[in-house]
Amino acid sequence: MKCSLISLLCLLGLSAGSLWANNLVIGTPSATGGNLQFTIQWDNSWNTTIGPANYDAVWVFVKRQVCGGAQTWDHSLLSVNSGDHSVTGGILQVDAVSDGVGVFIRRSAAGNGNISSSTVTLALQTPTNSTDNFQVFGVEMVFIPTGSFIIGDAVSGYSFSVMSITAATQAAGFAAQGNYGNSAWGSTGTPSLPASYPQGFNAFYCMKYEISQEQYVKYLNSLTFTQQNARINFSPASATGTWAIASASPNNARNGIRIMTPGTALTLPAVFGCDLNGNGTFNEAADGQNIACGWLSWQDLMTYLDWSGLRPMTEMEFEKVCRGAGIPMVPGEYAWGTTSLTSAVSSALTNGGQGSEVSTASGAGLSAYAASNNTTFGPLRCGFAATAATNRTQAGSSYYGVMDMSGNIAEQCVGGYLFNYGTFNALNGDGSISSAGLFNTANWPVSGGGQFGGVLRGGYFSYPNGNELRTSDRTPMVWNGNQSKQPFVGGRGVRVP
Ligand SMILES: [Ca+2]
Ligand SMILES: [Ca+2]
Ligand SMILES: [Ca+2]
Repeated sequence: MKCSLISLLCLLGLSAGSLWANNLVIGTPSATGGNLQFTIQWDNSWNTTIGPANYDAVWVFVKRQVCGGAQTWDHSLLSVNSGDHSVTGGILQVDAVSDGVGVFIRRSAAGNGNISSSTVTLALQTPTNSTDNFQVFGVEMVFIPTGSFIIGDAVSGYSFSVMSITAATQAAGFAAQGNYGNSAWGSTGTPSLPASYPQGFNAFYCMKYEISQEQYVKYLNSLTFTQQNARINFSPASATGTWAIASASPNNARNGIRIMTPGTALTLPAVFGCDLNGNGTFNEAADGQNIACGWLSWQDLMTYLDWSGLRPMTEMEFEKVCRGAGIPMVPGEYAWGTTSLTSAVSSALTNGGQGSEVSTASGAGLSAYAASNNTTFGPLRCGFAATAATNRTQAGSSYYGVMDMSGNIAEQCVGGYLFNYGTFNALNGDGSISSAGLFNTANWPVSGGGQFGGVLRGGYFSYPNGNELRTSDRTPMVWNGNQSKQPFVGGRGVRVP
């Protein structure tokens, strides 16, 4: 749930600080010389040595606008030495990464609960001159430790053959076995995965939630006019209230992202905001900022991830996040490890569109999918099923505490027919996209669809039965529809630290 401070700051139009779903609050940064300082706080943080033996973290990255010239928001690299960064309060630590694209901030010892406001000081690779503007972005992540795990369950649609992913398979690659797709696309076969392909054995971080509409708005607002134009349906110079990524009719599937202030062609980018309730006033408490963001094509998601310094997950990483390492496979299981399933739909909500949005339904395996086909449904708030009182099954949580892996918005993953895309090598985004508004990381699949390497996993809010929600279901592999924007398609990113 989000605090009132979030909507207040959005109403005031402040852009220097960044405020995300589920109570992650990053204060307005100030830069002096080589240092950038800001506050951070978030709720429901953990570091546990039992069970999943993992922790949550916030991936923090910085954009800088040099005043004068083009005034674009460019990625600002950080020191690669953890000791150059600091955080107050004695609870957290700052972990640098080897490419300097951001840092992870996390609990340094076992514990759980809310993180109260702590002051972070980051070391910039390039010192500021006094006129630079900075934005700090934060994404809640979950650490997925190194470990062997099982892929496939032999009963779900197009399941991998059941096998263990281990240090040995990762080091040597392996010839995959199972059902690899659509006979219309050619013969089935036994694809061979090289050692460079991330099978999920090695540790990585995974976003705790699907990308929210507020996160996507903040991203769009940092792009140039030309970049925005490549990523939205209409010109950024269109009138206030124009939908940005949803189609104009007949159903926007609860996407509230619209043009708030029109841009000027080629020179001044538009300012986007959320107006889910359609009353012309942006970023109100009920304007859906914390709802998961649909309408993201494969290229939309890849571009967001490159800009964020993240990368897409592979299908095998998806199964590890859901099932857990060293955990027995339950045939037909969902992300919470059982075959229990309770439908939550957007027509039966309490506090709809607000940061406190919840389903009126409750029960084991509560997740956003439709028990019957209904094209007026949309996604729910990121992590809607979790409260302080819910267990893993009631919250619809994965083994590691990642939310909404079964249901809500379909997750776009690398994989698909004949294990495309075998040259994918786990390269992270570098924080920069092309001036034309497209991702440019080497060896990421360039196109969505099971045939081209960008497939869907985990089902979605309007899917009329639970089959595709299953951890090992690969049915959408025979579909290429996510080459364009679809209301139920979005996703999340991962990163090898
Ligand atoms: Ca509104
Ligand atoms: Ca999902
Ligand atoms: Ca890039």
